[in-house]
Amino acid sequence: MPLNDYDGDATELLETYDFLMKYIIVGEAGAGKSCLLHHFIHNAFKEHSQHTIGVEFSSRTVRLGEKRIKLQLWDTAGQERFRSVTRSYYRGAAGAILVYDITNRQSFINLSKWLADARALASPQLVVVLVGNKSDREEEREVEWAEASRWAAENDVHFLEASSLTGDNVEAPFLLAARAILLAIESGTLDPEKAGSGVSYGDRALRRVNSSSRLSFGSFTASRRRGSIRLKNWISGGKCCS
Ligand SMILES: Nc1nc2c(ncn2[C@@H]2O[C@H](COP(=O)(O)OP(=O)(O)O)[C@@H](O)[C@H]2O)c(=O)[nH]1
Ligand SMILES: [Mg+2]
Repeated sequence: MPLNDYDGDATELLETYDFLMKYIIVGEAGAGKSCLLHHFIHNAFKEHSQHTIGVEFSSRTVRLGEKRIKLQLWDTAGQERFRSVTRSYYRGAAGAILVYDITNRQSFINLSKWLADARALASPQLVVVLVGNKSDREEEREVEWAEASRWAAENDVHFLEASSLTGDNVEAPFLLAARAILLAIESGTLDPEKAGSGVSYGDRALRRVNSSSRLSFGSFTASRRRGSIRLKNWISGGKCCS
């Protein structure tokens, strides 16, 4: 990853982190999963995105409050023929970014199938963030925000709309999931030391555990550019934040 893509956030260059979290990116082929991830990692739209073959891996370290979190990101192919391969990567994921295309109703209708697979195979405490991608194509919209928001509430997942083209809200789903996972750790419902939790302690957290018995974290801030992330809404605890 190009190091100079980040405006001065030197902490992202360090390999020390408090937590390592595994995420999967799932949803229908063409919904924009690879573009969303690319924008999150490289801060740019991915031109000429090709169908993902099987699974592709990338990572980025983010900061939430005082915590540094390394995200391991597994981008999966949405095509049926790769389903058995991609499903094997779901195991032990702590977070799932579930993507549909707001201009493609079928990608929304098929969400139940993607969610069921993820819940069946990933960590039992899986945190899911639903992303309605391509929000820049408002005039071609086939799925209303309110309908998706309702679906999200019924299925107990977080929800927002984003555009991998403009960059609007591309960081939000990743940070939102990390925040929810951190809250689960803090409340004791998720144990990073348990196999299959999808989270593990980094060196930094272990040092802190040794010196104090409690891991605590404050509200988080986005360290990078633009007002696209509406963090205040999350801090106040709302599930939907778009
Ligand atoms: N207008 C617009 N097009 C997008 C957006 N995200 C992805 N695309 C386009 O949608 C197509 C599929 O994107 P891709 O990331 O490969 O989808 P995936 O199969 O879910 O990984 C590509 O032609 C992208 O250029 C977006 O936010 N806005
Ligand atoms: Mg792809």
